[in-house]
Amino acid sequence: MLAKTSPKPTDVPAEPYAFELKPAECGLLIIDMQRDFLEPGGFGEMLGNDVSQLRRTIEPNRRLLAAWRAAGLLVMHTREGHRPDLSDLPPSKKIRGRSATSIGDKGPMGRILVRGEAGHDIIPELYPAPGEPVIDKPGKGAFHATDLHSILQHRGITQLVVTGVTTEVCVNTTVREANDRGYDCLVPEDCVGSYFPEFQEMGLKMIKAQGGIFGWVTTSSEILKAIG
Ligand code: C5J
Repeated sequence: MLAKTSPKPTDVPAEPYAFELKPAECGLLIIDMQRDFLEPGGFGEMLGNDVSQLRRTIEPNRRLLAAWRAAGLLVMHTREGHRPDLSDLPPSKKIRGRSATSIGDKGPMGRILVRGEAGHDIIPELYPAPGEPVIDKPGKGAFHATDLHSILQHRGITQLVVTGVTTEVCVNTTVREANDRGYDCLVPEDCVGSYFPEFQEMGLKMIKAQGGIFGWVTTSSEILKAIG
């Protein structure tokens, strides 16, 4: 539920220049903070990834989420995954990587990236509250084959604070999709994570390069000051 009086528009220090945050028009979009990507023993770790690189984003996201909720602003969550019958899984995605275990197969927390399975769900620390839209997306971008754009338009949203994982894949793809649809995106760097430190750095640089070609980069503490 939205607050009757949202915080006032404020300039948030950011790169490449200050972001004019209009809280009443700004949604917090938390990308794919799912158990299989973040939890020890999940699919991400099974593939040999260092989940601590993603887990460091949990606490800053938790603080930002709490503040966003307290201000009565729009929160949305995404989950990457597929229908249990895999009818929305492109064959190319199923076989990419030539891994012995792939999407739809049994993994450590149920069938991998399948809706309804334990590993597909959002981590308890950031669990959606009742009324917060959860966007189930079959692709990397949150706009592809989802109703996200309609939800944002119906609520008069023109800006997004985008957080979550992974920086260079689903966060970057979503920011680029949002940018092409006319949304201004602000990315707090401590709230996004990659298994690969070099991709974290370059993923953020790509967003803010060339005068903010895809958006702005800041920190969660700057956003907290703006909406606090
Ligand atoms: C996300 C992925 N969420 N890396 N997925 O980034 O496959």
